[in-house]
Amino acid sequence: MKQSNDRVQQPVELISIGELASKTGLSPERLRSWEQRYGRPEPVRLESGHRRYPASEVSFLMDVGRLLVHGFKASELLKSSPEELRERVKRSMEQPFEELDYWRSLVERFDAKVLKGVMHEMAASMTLVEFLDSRIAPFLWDLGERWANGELRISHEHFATFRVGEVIGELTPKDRAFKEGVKVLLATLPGDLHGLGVAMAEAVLATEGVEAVVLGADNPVQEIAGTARTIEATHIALSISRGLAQRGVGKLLEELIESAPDQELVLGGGGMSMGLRLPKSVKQFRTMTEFQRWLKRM
Ligand code: B12
Repeated sequence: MKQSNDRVQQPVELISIGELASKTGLSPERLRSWEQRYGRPEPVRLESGHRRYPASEVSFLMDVGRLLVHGFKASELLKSSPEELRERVKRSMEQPFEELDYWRSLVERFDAKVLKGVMHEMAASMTLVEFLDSRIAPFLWDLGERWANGELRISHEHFATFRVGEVIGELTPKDRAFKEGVKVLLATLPGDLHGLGVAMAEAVLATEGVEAVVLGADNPVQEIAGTARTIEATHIALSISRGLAQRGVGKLLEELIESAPDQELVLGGGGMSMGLRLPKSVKQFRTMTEFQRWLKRM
């Protein structure tokens, strides 16, 4: 058979906005608003009018998401090329603290005893919030990225997460007298199994002598609201993980605000930078350091 010299056109795989959202952790509302404001991600339109995106946009938008968490602006990121963003992500991942390589090797060897030992040693050399923001959060970030890249198995992630949870628990002060007039209910929203932000927030609250009732991860909205009423909480504090942003978190928060009108809402976690539109009364914190500063002024 005669071979054709015509260039073979690779078919472009197209995905829906829902798929793009769930793969990148960015909400469909945010993706549409970026298209309107900055022209990217640019969809092709089906005859029905529905948007379809080249699957190749996923990795670019995941890098945008990663850098948003680090405080970069969407307007600037969306103008950059995929190669530029990859470079920036790599730079932001480069050795956030000196001992990270050693911690990584302990996870790879499943050495819980030494891992806990070095974490406690590090924690003893700085304040609790400094330890959480500058060591534990980057360590978990690195762990998640290396799991996503296939460098680590899920068992490594589970192993490390479990030990981190234990260390945070051990560092949480148990003997502080509570301040009058403030009580915080701590939780994550339904479907969000990422509970370490809650554990970190509990540690900071305890350090500042603020009473906290902890529900941990994955709580129905009405349970959060009902418990807040029962315990007469003054605040509801939620940790919103990066993975949750696309799963209707805006609607869940609206429902919670409506169901718990007497409590002030406090939010933190990587999912915060994924484009939630929230009332001004909602307090948002990027770091435990900012959270602690606010608690001290209370
Ligand atoms: C540990 C982990 C898990 C564990 C959680 C166990 C546990 N006990 O928590 C398990 C294995 C269950 C898990 C499951 C999944 N995970 Co996961 N996970 C992680 C990992 C590595 C760490 C999460 C974490 O605890 N981070 C620490 C938090 C606290 O850090 P932070 O959000 O930056 O928060 C800082 C501030 O924002 C602030 N803060 C945080 N919370 C709060 C709260 C308050 C009140 C305040 C004031 C401040 C504050 O303080 C922190 C310190 O500076 C992340 C990687 C990452 N970078 O986050 C992936 C990650 C979140 N997971 C991811 C995924 C994909 C999943 C799964 C979907 C995997 C799967 N296919 O099953 C499931 C989803 C489960 C679910 N339904 O929720 C992705 C999400 C990708 C996306 N779409 O954006 C990530 C980003 C990994 C990755 N790089 O791809 N995961």
